[in-house]
Amino acid sequence: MMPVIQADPFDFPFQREMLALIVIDMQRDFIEPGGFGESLGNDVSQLGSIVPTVATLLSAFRAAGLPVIHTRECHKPDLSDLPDAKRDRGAPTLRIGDEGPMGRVLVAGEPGAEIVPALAPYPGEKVVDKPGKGAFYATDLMSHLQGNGIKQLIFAGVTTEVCVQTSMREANDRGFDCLIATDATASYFPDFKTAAIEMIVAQGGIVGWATPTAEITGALN
Ligand code: C5J
Repeated sequence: MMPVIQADPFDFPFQREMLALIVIDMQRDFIEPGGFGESLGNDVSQLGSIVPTVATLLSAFRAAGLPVIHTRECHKPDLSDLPDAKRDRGAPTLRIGDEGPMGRVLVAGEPGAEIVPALAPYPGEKVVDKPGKGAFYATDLMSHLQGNGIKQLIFAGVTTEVCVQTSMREANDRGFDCLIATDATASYFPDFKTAAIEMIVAQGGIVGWATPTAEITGALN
């Protein structure tokens, strides 16, 4: 019988050889005090508090020999992949590409665009640099997943209602089973996190499944 992870709205059956963990945008600029996120007035402690839980998930996948994928929201140094509509929206004091507290904001290769040290990718793990909120738009993620026979994705990372939910919706539309680890994701706005998870599991799992990390790691052992 196929193993299952207990989840909302019902059990998540999985096949180990088709399963991967995808950690969305756990980057210094979103998470660390003194970064871009904090400069926008956000309370980054909400995001920082999930780092140990994401580390637990990463350890479980690595110990089980299952694939891990990391994403980073960032742009090329010449900003050729940054639409004007994204750069010019609103009136922030700092825009993408500007010199910020941790180098140029959301530019590949800058310190702020790196994943926080506690969750740093291991050699050989796939890292997807994405110019959009979704991990599939303008990236090679789909071909990587297809090439490795991956059909089921466990999601963690930030922020729940922006890059995590967008990526999960993209994956769902492409035929992947998607499960979000509820305590390994966070938002600057706790109500938005709650609402995003409710939207994912509503209507019989219209976008996917949701469950705490312990249910996932317990099922992998
Ligand atoms: C992510 C954002 N990673 N909130 N980006 O969610 O702008």
